[in-house]
Amino acid sequence: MKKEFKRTLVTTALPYANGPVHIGHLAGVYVPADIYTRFLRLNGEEVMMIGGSDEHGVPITIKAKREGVTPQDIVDRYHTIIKDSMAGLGISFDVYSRTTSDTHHAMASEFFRTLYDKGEFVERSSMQLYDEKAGQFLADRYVTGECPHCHNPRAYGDQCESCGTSLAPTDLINPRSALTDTVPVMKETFHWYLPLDKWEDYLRRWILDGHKEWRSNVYGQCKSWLDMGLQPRAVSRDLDWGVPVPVEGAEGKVLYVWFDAPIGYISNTKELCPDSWEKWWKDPETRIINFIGKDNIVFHCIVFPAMLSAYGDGYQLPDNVPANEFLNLEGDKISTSRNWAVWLHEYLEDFPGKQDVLRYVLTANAPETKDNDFTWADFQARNNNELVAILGNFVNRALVLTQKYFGGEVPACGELMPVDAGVFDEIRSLKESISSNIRDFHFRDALKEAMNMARVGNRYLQETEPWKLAKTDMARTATILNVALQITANLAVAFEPFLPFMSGKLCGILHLDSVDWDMLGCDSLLAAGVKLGEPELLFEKIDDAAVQAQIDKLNRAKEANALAAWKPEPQSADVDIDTFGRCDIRVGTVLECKRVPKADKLLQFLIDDGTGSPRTIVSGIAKYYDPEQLTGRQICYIANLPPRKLRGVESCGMILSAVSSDGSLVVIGPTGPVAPGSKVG
Ligand code: B3M
Ligand code: ZN
Repeated sequence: MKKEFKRTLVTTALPYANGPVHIGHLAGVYVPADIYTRFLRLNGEEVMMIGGSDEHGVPITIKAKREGVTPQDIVDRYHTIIKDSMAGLGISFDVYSRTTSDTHHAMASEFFRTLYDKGEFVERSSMQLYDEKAGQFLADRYVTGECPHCHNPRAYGDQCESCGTSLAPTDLINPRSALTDTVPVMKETFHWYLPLDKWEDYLRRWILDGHKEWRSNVYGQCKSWLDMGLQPRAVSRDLDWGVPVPVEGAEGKVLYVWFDAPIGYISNTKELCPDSWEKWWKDPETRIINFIGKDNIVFHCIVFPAMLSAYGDGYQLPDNVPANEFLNLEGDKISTSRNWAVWLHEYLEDFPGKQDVLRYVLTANAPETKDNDFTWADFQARNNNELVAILGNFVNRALVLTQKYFGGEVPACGELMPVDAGVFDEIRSLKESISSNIRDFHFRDALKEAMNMARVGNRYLQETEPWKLAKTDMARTATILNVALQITANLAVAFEPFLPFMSGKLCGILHLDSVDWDMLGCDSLLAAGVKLGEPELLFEKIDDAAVQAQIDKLNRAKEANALAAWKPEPQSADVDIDTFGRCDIRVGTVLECKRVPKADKLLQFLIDDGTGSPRTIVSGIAKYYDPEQLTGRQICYIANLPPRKLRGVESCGMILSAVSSDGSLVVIGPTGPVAPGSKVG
């Protein structure tokens, strides 16, 4: 039996304020949550969308140390960027607060204290890694080392990003301190643990028996955690950034970031409605939905529910946790540290007025059931072939034809023919499927159906051809354009959850003061005689240059990374001077340079070596140079290597080049002119 609810609380994962948000966050969490919330609002349901920045945790303190600023400086900077850019994309939070707020600190602290007083924690001593140079325990990401599972050499103390395994700092092979790059020692400390094992049966029944309708990725992950058996989890850390543990003798300890962050949902609700927040959390008639990415499943489905259950006092557990998989970028994992991302605040600057394009592409390509890839080519194609060619085209035709034949006034509607009425039947059936898809968290399919509504409009105009009828039958033309405008108004409603900017613009043109979901399917949303606003294009083509500029930006990030990660090869074993002296290195002038046919790696050089009979050298650098770039240049070559044949050409010597950080080759030559044949040594 489906439970009936009175209201819905939508929570969205709190992004770490150690960097801006990128398209991966948006596709995974904020865009779907926003569609869902807007849809419920349009339906007149009581709903709230909660967001905020997660401002504690080790990555923030590491970033602060690196930059020589305080953690508060870091979170102030990124909280502002995140909050502003989300607003810029139309993510309609009812509250977007932060976990450094007083309300949050007080609530997280009280939460811990209550569990402590109820005896819900166990206190345990353990040996932890300690950095003697920094005088500090090394929690989570303060330690890096080799992953014991996949042997990635750069795994973190809480997780290996290569294989996804969650780790403890002491699991790492050859651990090093991220603070001082020294080898840490083991030192005893103590922490409070939440005994998840105690909640295992309860969680098993709640999820595995009670929520079979959850997405299979979420259900499956929960099942595998539960089947492995739950262990107590430490909920405090030896750190000086976070919510202090409110217990005597806990100096220098703060709440583990994953203990306080989910409480942020509650404290942000309280900040928004100080008097009525409890009904959103403790009334069984509130449906709580957690929008998150797949790496947060265990915290939302296992740890936080155990915390809430341990607290009691009527706290409700989420009704659904529609976690998304990951969005990759141009075939590579999105990474904040490697700057491999499309940052929202930069997108908004680079593509002003195109918020809906990004919302559209991220929804059409949302990683709902598997990881997906964002590419700029797909972004351009979806804009040009779908938004411009289908949706924009229909609306534009309806408005321009009205302008042309009726001076921009909604024409009077005569009797509807079956072809006209059929359009509204189709819209009503699409409305049902958009609704059920959104309610089931299938946002991609919902968007597809909304686009089908625009297709219905295009087909209608194609079939009825009002531009032809206008020559003979103005009354029928009026009816057709009235219907076309009613479809346009329906599109303004149907797309509001997905493309709110377009919808708003359209409402402006149509003078629709407000929209609600009930209007959808109606054939008389616009009254005859109303003078419409000037037709304007809802979407415009994105050209190749704009897309290339984004790809260039990514490539620059890749180069910068390669450079940052680059280390020179270790020095070779010593050679004596005589050995070196036997190698005859000379300078020559390139007289001719050309490609070797059927060998895409090779260039063939004719070199003036000062002897009067130029020598031929073949070199494998065709990938890095066009022949004209080297003609006339002076280069260095080894003169006394025995000749050898490459693709039928005899090569007498070897051109010297340096291997660049990205693996490309750069030819070496003198810095000033020298006579051809001069010795190098
Ligand atoms: N800040 C992790 C993340 O951004 C974390 C989410 C907290 S939700 C309570 O992936
Ligand atoms: Zn690993």
